Amino acid sequence: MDEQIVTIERHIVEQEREYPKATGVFSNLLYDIALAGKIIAREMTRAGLVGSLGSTGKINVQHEEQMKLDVFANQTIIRMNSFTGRLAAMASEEREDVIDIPRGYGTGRYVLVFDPLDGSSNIDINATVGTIFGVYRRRSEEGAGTLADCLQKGRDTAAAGYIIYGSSTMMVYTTGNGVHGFTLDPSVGEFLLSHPNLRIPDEPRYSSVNHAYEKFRSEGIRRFGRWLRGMDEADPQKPLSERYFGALVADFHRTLLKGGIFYYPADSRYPQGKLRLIYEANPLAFIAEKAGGYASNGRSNILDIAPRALHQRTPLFIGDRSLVEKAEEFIAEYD
Ligand code: AHM
Ligand code: MG
Repeated sequence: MDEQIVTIERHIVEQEREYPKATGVFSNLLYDIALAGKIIAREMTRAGLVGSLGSTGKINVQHEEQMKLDVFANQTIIRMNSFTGRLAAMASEEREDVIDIPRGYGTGRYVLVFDPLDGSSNIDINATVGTIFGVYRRRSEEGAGTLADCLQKGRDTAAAGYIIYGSSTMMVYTTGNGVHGFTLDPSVGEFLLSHPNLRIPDEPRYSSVNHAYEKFRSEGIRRFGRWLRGMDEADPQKPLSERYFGALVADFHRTLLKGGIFYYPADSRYPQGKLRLIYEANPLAFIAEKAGGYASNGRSNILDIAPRALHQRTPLFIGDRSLVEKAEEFIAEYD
């Protein structure tokens, strides 16, 4: 047997060795995120037994129903990262403003942005949800991190990843040097390398969109959808099979592993798009690009957008490069 068992800790350390000036802070930050993911996964598997399913009865900053596990995941990530001295600030999809590091605890060089539990409408039906995160180097010099530290372009990401709580729990991350996937072995409590160097397959397999909102969409988007389904008479294609979880992280994970495209375009209900640029689109766009794919808002690269607000929304087309570019062509021609 010459196959190695590689834990996420070892993998992160080995990645960091590529940078001679690295101090180890960044590695420790990634372990902390992995550990938060394990705690959330543990809670999720017991949720039906310990009364953590269902809604809190409150509405969050996105004007969406807040689930008990949304709150748990958010608190876990904040508690794990507030006192380590590694971060200057955090920003969460579940919190209105920048999350400061508590007074008296040191601040560090990095900023963490996250969607603690993406796709939370899936929780109560025992379907897949996930945590999405991005790490940036702070821009401000010292002291408390600022809003500007959190409003960086996706292009400047230092690390991005997600933890997906599905039939098994997986963590996928990149520091720009390949995209790597780890599966949690619950018996030993470790994430073990299972998917090294992920690349989006050249042959696209699935398309993923919510067709219910077709009537709210523009001409270009509708024509693109028809093209994907092989219904464009001028340019008939073999239709792509469709899959839609309604949890971005799960729809993206499938797109990464199997090839194809996920899109959530702007429409008359969400003129700016529904998904959040900072917590959702940017980390996944960074991963997609490092896996040979591409993400666009329909007109330009997601990673080049300069964010103006923490909870800014964006249309998102992500996955196979040629399919995303095809969407851009339809939009440029008809919208
Ligand atoms: P959230 O659960 O963090 O609020 O994320 C929003 C979710 C995405 O995961 C998913 O892609 C999208 O909303 C699904 O929206 P819809 O139900 O309109 O298809
Ligand atoms: Mg989300």
